[in-house]
Amino acid sequence: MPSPAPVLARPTAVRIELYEWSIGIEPSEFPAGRYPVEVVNAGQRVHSLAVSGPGGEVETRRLRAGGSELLTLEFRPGEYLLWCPVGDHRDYGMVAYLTVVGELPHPNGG
Ligand SMILES: [Cu+2]
Repeated sequence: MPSPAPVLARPTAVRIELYEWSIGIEPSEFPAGRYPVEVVNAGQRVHSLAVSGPGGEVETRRLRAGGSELLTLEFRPGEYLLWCPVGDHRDYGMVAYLTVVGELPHPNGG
Protein backbone atom coordinates (compact mmCIF):
# COMPACT_ATOMS: atom_id res chain seq x y z
CA MET A 1 0.00 0.00 0.00
CA PRO A 2 1.38 3.43 -0.87
CA SER A 3 1.44 5.73 2.10
CA PRO A 4 -0.97 8.68 1.93
CA ALA A 5 0.33 12.03 0.69
CA PRO A 6 1.73 14.09 3.54
CA VAL A 7 -0.59 16.80 4.79
CA LEU A 8 1.11 20.19 4.87
CA ALA A 9 0.86 21.97 8.17
CA ARG A 10 -1.06 25.23 8.22
CA PRO A 11 1.47 27.88 9.24
CA THR A 12 0.59 30.44 11.92
CA ALA A 13 2.49 33.00 9.82
CA VAL A 14 4.66 33.25 6.73
CA ARG A 15 8.03 34.95 7.08
CA ILE A 16 9.77 36.50 4.10
CA GLU A 17 13.31 37.85 4.32
CA LEU A 18 14.83 40.19 1.76
CA TYR A 19 18.56 40.49 1.35
CA GLU A 20 21.27 40.85 -1.26
CA TRP A 21 20.47 39.17 -3.54
CA SER A 22 17.76 36.71 -2.77
CA ILE A 23 14.44 36.20 -1.03
CA GLY A 24 13.89 33.66 1.72
CA ILE A 25 10.40 32.28 2.38
CA GLU A 26 9.44 30.11 5.32
CA PRO A 27 7.48 28.00 4.66
CA SER A 28 7.55 28.09 0.84
CA GLU A 29 4.72 25.61 0.44
CA PHE A 30 1.55 25.55 2.54
CA PRO A 31 -2.23 25.06 2.39
CA ALA A 32 -4.52 27.74 1.03
CA GLY A 33 -5.84 30.22 3.54
CA ARG A 34 -5.47 33.65 5.03
CA TYR A 35 -2.19 34.23 6.86
CA PRO A 36 -0.20 37.05 8.37
CA VAL A 37 2.93 37.63 6.31
CA GLU A 38 5.91 39.28 7.95
CA VAL A 39 8.22 40.86 5.37
CA VAL A 40 11.62 41.70 6.83
CA ASN A 41 14.47 43.51 5.15
CA ALA A 42 17.39 41.48 6.46
CA GLY A 43 19.81 43.08 4.02
CA GLN A 44 21.83 46.30 3.90
CA ARG A 45 20.02 48.15 1.14
CA VAL A 46 16.48 49.37 0.60
CA HIS A 47 14.19 46.61 -0.63
CA SER A 48 10.50 45.97 -1.04
CA LEU A 49 8.39 42.98 -1.91
CA ALA A 50 5.88 42.39 -4.67
CA VAL A 51 3.70 39.29 -4.63
CA SER A 52 1.76 38.13 -7.66
CA GLY A 53 -0.47 35.09 -7.80
CA PRO A 54 -4.02 33.77 -8.06
CA GLY A 55 -5.27 36.32 -5.52
CA GLY A 56 -3.90 39.32 -7.43
CA GLU A 57 -0.86 41.46 -6.77
CA VAL A 58 0.32 43.36 -3.70
CA GLU A 59 3.43 45.32 -2.88
CA THR A 60 4.97 46.54 0.36
CA ARG A 61 6.36 50.02 0.81
CA ARG A 62 10.12 50.42 0.50
CA LEU A 63 11.80 48.99 3.56
CA ARG A 64 15.10 50.23 4.95
CA ALA A 65 17.65 47.78 6.34
CA GLY A 66 16.06 46.18 9.38
CA GLY A 67 12.60 47.42 8.46
CA SER A 68 9.55 45.23 8.22
CA GLU A 69 5.93 45.26 7.17
CA LEU A 70 3.14 42.97 8.21
CA LEU A 71 0.62 42.00 5.54
CA THR A 72 -2.37 39.72 5.79
CA LEU A 73 -2.86 37.84 2.54
CA GLU A 74 -5.42 35.38 1.34
CA PHE A 75 -3.49 32.68 -0.49
CA ARG A 76 -5.43 30.76 -3.09
CA PRO A 77 -4.20 27.50 -4.56
CA GLY A 78 -1.50 27.91 -7.20
CA GLU A 79 1.95 29.37 -7.78
CA TYR A 80 2.97 32.75 -6.46
CA LEU A 81 5.82 34.85 -7.78
CA LEU A 82 7.68 37.10 -5.37
CA TRP A 83 10.26 39.70 -6.30
CA CYS A 84 11.90 42.92 -5.23
CA PRO A 85 10.70 45.75 -7.50
CA VAL A 86 13.49 48.13 -6.43
CA GLY A 87 15.93 48.96 -9.25
CA ASP A 88 17.34 45.90 -10.99
CA HIS A 89 17.18 43.75 -7.86
CA ARG A 90 14.97 41.18 -9.51
CA ASP A 91 17.64 40.62 -12.16
CA TYR A 92 20.25 40.23 -9.41
CA GLY A 93 18.34 37.28 -7.99
CA MET A 94 15.68 38.75 -5.74
CA VAL A 95 12.96 36.53 -7.10
CA ALA A 96 11.31 33.49 -5.52
CA TYR A 97 8.30 31.25 -5.80
CA LEU A 98 5.91 29.73 -3.36
CA THR A 99 3.29 27.05 -3.81
CA VAL A 100 -0.15 27.05 -2.25
CA VAL A 101 -2.00 23.76 -2.25
CA GLY A 102 -5.48 22.53 -1.47
CA GLU A 103 -8.61 24.67 -1.37
CA LEU A 104 -9.55 27.80 0.50
CA PRO A 105 -11.24 26.94 3.78
CA HIS A 106 -14.98 27.54 3.74
CA PRO A 107 -15.68 31.03 5.12
CA ASN A 108 -18.03 29.59 7.72
CA GLY A 109 -15.51 27.02 8.80
CA GLY A 110 -17.58 24.19 7.38
CU1 LIG B 1 15.76 44.73 -3.43
